[in-house]
Formats: sequence, structure tokens, C-alpha cells
Amino acid sequence: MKNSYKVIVTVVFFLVCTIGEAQNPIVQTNYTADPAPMVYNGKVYLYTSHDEDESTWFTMNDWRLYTTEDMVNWTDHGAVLSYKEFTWAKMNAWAPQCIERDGKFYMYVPITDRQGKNGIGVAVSNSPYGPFIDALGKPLISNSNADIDPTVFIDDDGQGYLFWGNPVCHYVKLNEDMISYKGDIQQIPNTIEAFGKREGKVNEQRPTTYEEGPWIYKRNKLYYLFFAAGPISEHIGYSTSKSITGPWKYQGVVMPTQGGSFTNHPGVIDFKGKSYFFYHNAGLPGGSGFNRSVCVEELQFNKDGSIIPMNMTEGIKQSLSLLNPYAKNEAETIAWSEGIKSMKNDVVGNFITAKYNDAYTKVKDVDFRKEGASKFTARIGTTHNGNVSMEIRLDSKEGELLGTVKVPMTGGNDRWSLQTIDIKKVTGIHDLYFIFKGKATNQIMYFDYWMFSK
Ligand code: FUB
Repeated sequence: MKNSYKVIVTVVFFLVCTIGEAQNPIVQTNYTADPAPMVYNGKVYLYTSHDEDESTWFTMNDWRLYTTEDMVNWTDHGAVLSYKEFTWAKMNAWAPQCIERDGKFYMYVPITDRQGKNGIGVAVSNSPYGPFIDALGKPLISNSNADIDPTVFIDDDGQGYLFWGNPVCHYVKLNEDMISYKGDIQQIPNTIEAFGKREGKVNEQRPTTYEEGPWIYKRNKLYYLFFAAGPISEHIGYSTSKSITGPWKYQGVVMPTQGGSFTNHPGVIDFKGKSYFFYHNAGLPGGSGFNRSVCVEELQFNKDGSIIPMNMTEGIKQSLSLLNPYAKNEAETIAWSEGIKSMKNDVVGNFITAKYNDAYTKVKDVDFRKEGASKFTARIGTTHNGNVSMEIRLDSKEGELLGTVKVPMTGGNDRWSLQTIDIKKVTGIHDLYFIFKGKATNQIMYFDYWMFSK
């Protein structure tokens, strides 16, 4: 009996996965850019830069963190570092990357200093979730105004490297402490051989396709240098080398110019037997070159190690594992949402709020198992008196209604109520929808976490 349930569950799981809806952009609750994924202890930690709402320039103040174990449900951890943590910084929290070494986490970030000069700082934490503290009280790299977009890499022999730069790509060897470097700063020769010939107008400063946003990745002893490539609007190109210090050979386009943002930015990881390529576009409502959103595609290789070029798509449809509804799940764990903002305070940490009536979140591939659930609990609250509720539905926004939770007026997002209701019994695997109902025009309700029980 147990086995036949497992077979049915597996078949339903794959059917649901292949007919799913859009997953890209993977974050809908804020504008995010410059993805920097890191795999640590069976989880993907995705650090991003953050375009402030309605920006008309690169108005970027902090770096945010999202995590996943299944590649479709992403948990929002909010801002984990701001440029304001660096006493020498003035502005521009641009493309970051974080890496772990010996249990410490090193976040490399480009910032503009108080004199208006670009530099790369490094902040350290004992946890991937932060808090990250400026390690030096000054930039680690302050070489030229090209000092943006760091990518960090530790080779199999333990040697760390930092690469960065626009309009040329610099690199340097890091010391084991990861907050200092040894030897001179080098530059990858900006040759056609290394980066390919730029199309369009001849530009003396930019003769090749290399623009910015380098990302180092290694596979089968081959080093890959992904980069944002010109002319603008950017596409993503790549070069390879048998040695991390070059010579690099240009290999072509990974992703053409698409998606409505004039920049793009690569981030690559291997996770649970697959490779993934992160990038950004203008895919959310209100999206633009200054209101960008991070997306992900599966990255595939030919037998000779060359990359199969890809387009921007609706994203990853198949989750790598099922979500357990009987554990405490954060409301900010989301596969898709509309009309939702994520927030953070000292009382409950991260939570979400609904911007308007009918705003919703979706959680993908939830396994209620054969035993099923008959009760639902959530920590919620609202500042509005009466007629605020949250519907729980299956498989679509209009799908089967399991139950409706009335949201009590708690008076603020520093005051919460734990509500448990009886629901229609649910078994098997489903996508779960939380739909927020209320007359207010903003912050209809707050939602912190949920769980089901028998
Ligand atoms: O996000 C600000 C800048 O735009 C980054 O540093 C570049 O890579 C481009 O994405």
C-alpha cells in the first residue's frame, strides 16, 4: 500500500511539475539584481543587489539574501548588509559575491567611497545570514575607477582569487585570511582572442565584448569566465582557460540580449547534480534597467565542455524536493506572488504584507502525504478592523478552498496572533495558494508563518 502511494505521488509530482506556471523572476517581492548564488550545506544562498522601488538610476542601498533547497520555493531573508555598514562608503551597493572559508563567510562588495571613487570592500560573518561586519574599515581593492563587480573563487589547491572590473577584468591572489591579497593586481589582456570582437561602433576603451560582471566557475578542470558583454544592451558571454591565470579563449554567447534591462549579470552554481545559471532582467511589473529582477535557468553543457546557449524562459518548473507542510513554514517562502511585499522587524524577523485585495502567494509542490491534514495554523495580524481574511486554496488562485482564516486586528506588525482553523481534509501533493482579502489599499494584513496538522 505504502509503495503504491509512493508511485502515485511520484507520477502526480512530475505531471504537476511539467504543467506549472512561470517561476521567473524568482523574487517578486522586491526588485533584485546582480545574482551571486552560493551553495553551502545542501542549500542555495542567493545574494543579490537591490534596486529601490521606482528607481530612475542605480539607486541601490543594500544586499539581500534568498535561500532554497528545491530551486522553486525561495525564502526571503531581507537585507543582510548595507553600504552604510562601511564607514568609508557613500553610495552604490552594487554586484556582490559571498564565499565560505573555514566556517566564515566573506562578502565582497563594490561601493563608491566618500570621495566618489569606486572600491571593493569585504565584510565577514560567522553565518551566511549575517550580520556581516566590514573587515578592514577601508576598501580591500582601491586600484582604479574600474573597481566594481567582484567575483571570488577558491581553487582546489586552496588558493583564493578575486576577479573584478569594468571595462577591463582585473584579478589578484587572496591570502588565506581572505581579507588581504598577495602579489600585484593583474589584468586579463583585453584581446579579441580572450573576449571576442565587439560589434557595432568601434570603442577604443572597449574593443572586445568584455564589459563587466565577471563570474569564475570550474568544471572538469576547465575554468570558465562568464561576463556581461557589450555593446549595451548587454548579453552574457564566456571564455575558458586551462589555467585560472589564463590565457583565456573567448567561446561565445551564453545568453543573448533579452528581457528589457540594458545590463545583465551572471552567477553560476552546481547544486544537487545540476548546474544553474542566474541572471537578471526587467521581468516584473514596473521593470526597467533600474528596476531589475533575478531569474534562473538550468545550465547545460556539450560533451566537449562548451555551453549550450540559452534564452530567458519561464524558469525552473521542476522542484528538486517536496515541501513539508507539517513543519513551520515561513510566509516569505514563496514560489510565486503578486501584490506582496516582504518586511522585517525585531519582533518576528522576516514576514510579508499584502498590498491590495486578492494579492496572493503560491508555494509549490507541498506534500500532504496520504494521511492528510485537517487543521491549519498561521501567525497573522492586521491594523484594520473586520473583514480581513486569508483564503487557503489548492493548485490555482481559484482552486479548491480548504478554509478561510479571519485575521484579527492586532494593531501593528509588532503584535501578532496565532490562529488555528479546521479545514477541508487535504491529501497528496499540491501547490498551495494564500489569497489575502480586505478593503484597505495598502498593508491589508501581515503574515509570518504557517503549518498544517492532522
Ligand atoms: O547593479 C549595478 C551594476 O549594474 C552592476 O555592478 C553591474 O554589473 C550592472 O549589473
